[in-house]
Amino acid sequence: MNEDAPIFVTQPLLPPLDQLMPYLEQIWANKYVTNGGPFHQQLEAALCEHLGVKHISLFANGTIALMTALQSLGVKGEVITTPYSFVATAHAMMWNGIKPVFADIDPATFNLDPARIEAAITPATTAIMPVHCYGRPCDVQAIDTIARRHSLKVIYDAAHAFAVRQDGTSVLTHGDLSVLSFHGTKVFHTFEGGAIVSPDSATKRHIDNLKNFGIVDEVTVSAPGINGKMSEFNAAFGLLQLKHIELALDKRRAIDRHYREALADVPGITCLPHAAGVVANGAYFPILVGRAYHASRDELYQKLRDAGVVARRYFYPLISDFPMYRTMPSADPANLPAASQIARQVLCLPIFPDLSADQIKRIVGLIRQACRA
Ligand code: T4K
Repeated sequence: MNEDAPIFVTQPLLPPLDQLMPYLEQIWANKYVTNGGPFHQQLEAALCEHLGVKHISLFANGTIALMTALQSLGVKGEVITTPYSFVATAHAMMWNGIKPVFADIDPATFNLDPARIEAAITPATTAIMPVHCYGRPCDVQAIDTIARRHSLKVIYDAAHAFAVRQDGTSVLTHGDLSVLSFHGTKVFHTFEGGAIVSPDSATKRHIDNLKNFGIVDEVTVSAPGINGKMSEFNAAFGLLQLKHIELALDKRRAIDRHYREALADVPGITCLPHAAGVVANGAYFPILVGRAYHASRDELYQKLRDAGVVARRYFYPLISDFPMYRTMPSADPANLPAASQIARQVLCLPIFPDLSADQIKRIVGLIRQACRA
């Protein structure tokens, strides 16, 4: 490994190239490259089994999956969501003509605060789109209670939550639908890709139909669908990657433990504790840079960058700070004090299966050094 190469916040898991060749030969032999081919079907079945869910529809990426999830449930009007996420969460609403309404997060979990959800409900509210930020489960019970009380749909943006389990079950089984991203920066990826987890076969059929232009058969189009299909190449790569995923998850969890131990005594640096009963996936390693640390979050970010460590300030700026959202009443920072505060303090450190103990030592050393300086 090149010692001087930058260490990015993540690096895609890429199994040995020779292991991909048999899959490619199979695609060439089948001459079936997309539109629900054999690898697509195999990956859907394998993921259901692996994740412990009943129905999965694969997509070309997580954003189109989010857009389709909203379409499939006929969501309109206002949807309550978090400002503390990647822009795709709110963009998917805008592409459906839906108005995102931002509610504040719980500073302990970085996820939507259920009390703030309830306070944001208006007669125009039809759904809630919470995000399991960094793969840390939302308060699913409280959200479920609110949704039932007000007859709202719940679509979880579970882009970060691959393989996360809580009290023995997949976190993807909550709400009406859960949406995954299989982008190259994710724990499990298919270069680009995504999926919707649905609770029953009728919902899956409807979603599968929507992602294929709404085509039912050669002469029937039942809805203004979109092209959201995953290709055979991406599906084949996903199947190969699934063979390596358990080891990759173990390595991520070990890195998570390593960072926690190594950073425990650094003043002003807080690592988020894992909630009880949660099997985490090590998707991200966020730290909070507090007052007791002798440099600001941005100074630390820059010091690391200067030394070739490209940590990322996910999620700064907040979605609500971007120009297309900023003028909405719910985007007012006064409405979002916890999210605004966390966005000023957070830094996601590099975490990926091949991150070595030496690299972690170097990163932690730089963090200690910046504190002393
Ligand atoms: N909902 C949530 C909550 C999400 O976080 C996301 C995506 C979505 C929905 C939408 O899902 P997709 O439509 O993307 O499937 C990245 C990803 O592009 C994005 O997928 C992800 N969230 C977001 C949190 O992170 P950027 O702009 O930070 O990516 P980028 O290109 O700066 O990459 C980050 C680092 O990863 C780079 O510094 C280097 C490394 N990298 C990246 C790529 C693409 C590699 O080493 N190899 C690579 O191939 O958005």
